[in-house]
This record gives sequence, structure tokens and C-alpha cells, in this order.
Amino acid sequence: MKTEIKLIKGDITTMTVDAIVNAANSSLLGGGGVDGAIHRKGGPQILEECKVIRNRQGKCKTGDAVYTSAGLLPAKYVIHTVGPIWMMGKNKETELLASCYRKSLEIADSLLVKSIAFPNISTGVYHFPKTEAAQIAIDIVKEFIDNNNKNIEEVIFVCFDDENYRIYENILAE
Ligand code: AR6
Repeated sequence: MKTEIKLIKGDITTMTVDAIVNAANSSLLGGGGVDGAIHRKGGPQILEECKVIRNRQGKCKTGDAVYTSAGLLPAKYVIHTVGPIWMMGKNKETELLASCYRKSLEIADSLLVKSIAFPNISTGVYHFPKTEAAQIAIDIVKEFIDNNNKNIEEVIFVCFDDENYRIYENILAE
């Protein structure tokens, strides 16, 4: 199977795909940025399911991922992953961000997801440098497609800001 990697500029909550990924925090109880938009537009169902997960397993660790339904959103699932807060590279941020992408892809593949959309995890209020974050995201997606993927046919990077869009455009053109 040939899996396609696509790049778009826009709002991930509008994506009609099997799964969208949320840049959540370890509480899983919502926040600002893309997380806020997903809960706002997806309605209370997503938060209810997040609370069930919290009651079962406690907080979600940085670098880990869980999934819920997508409530009122056009997607089927929301995969919530917790990116690292940038600490000048001293806190295993690179490995943890790679883990976010890898775990999200593993969950998606196990759910038989064919299309998945990622935001630029950790590059907002968590301040991960954008170029490095994009390189990690693209590397992990390519590695997963080449070595582990069974079901995913389309991976879409959804950039909300122009800077991230240009960075992804440049790296993907290489
Ligand atoms: N669609 C796609 N991307 C978006 C959207 C959207 N609707 N809105 C923002 N972005 P951030 P983080 C982009 O701050 O850095 C939350 O409060 C944005 O331009 O949402 O991982 C959580 O609860 C940026 O490139 O997430 C956590 O506490 C990217 O999404 C914390 O923020 C990520 O920015 C997580 O911080």
C-alpha cells in the first residue's frame, strides 16, 4: 500500500478524516489552542470520554496517547496526545515528541483508521521550536509508514499558522 502524506493550512476541527489528533495536556480535561477548539466544536461527549479514561488510568503521561470518539466533529475519533513542554532540550523533549507521533499512529492503525490528521503538536504554548518539531513529525510518520503501518492510507499535516505551513512545505519538498 502506498500511503500519502499531505499538507494543508487550516483548522483541524473541520477535517473529514477517520481520526484527528489533539495536542492535549496530561489532565485530558481540555485547555486552549487546538485542544480548546476540539472540545468546543466537538461538544461535551469528548470530555465525558476523557473523564472515563482518567478514572481508569489517571493522567496521560507526556509522550503517550489515548483516544475517544469525536463527538459532533466530522471525524470518527480524536486521538489525544500529550506533547512535551520545551525546556531548552534538557528534558528528553525530542524523544517525547517522537513518541506522541508514534503512539498516535499506532492507535490509529489499530483502530483501522485510513486517514489521520495531525496538528503541529507542542509548537504553540508548549514552545517546541517549529522546524525541529516538523522534522520529527515528518521523520516519525515516514518511519511508521515504511515499517509498521497496516491500514493508514493518508496522513495529513494540518498547519494553522503560516510559519508552520512554510516549514512543512520546505521539509516535504526535500
Ligand atoms: N487546528 C489546527 N491547529 C491549531 C488549531 C486548530 N483549530 N488551533 C491552534 N492550532 P497548542 P501545544 C495550532 O498551543 O503547544 C492547550 O492548552 C497552533 O497554531 O494548541 O501542544 C493544551 O490543553 C500550534 O501550531 O498546543 C495544552 O495545555 C499547534 O496547534 C497545551 O495547549 C499547537 O499549539 C498544549 O500545547
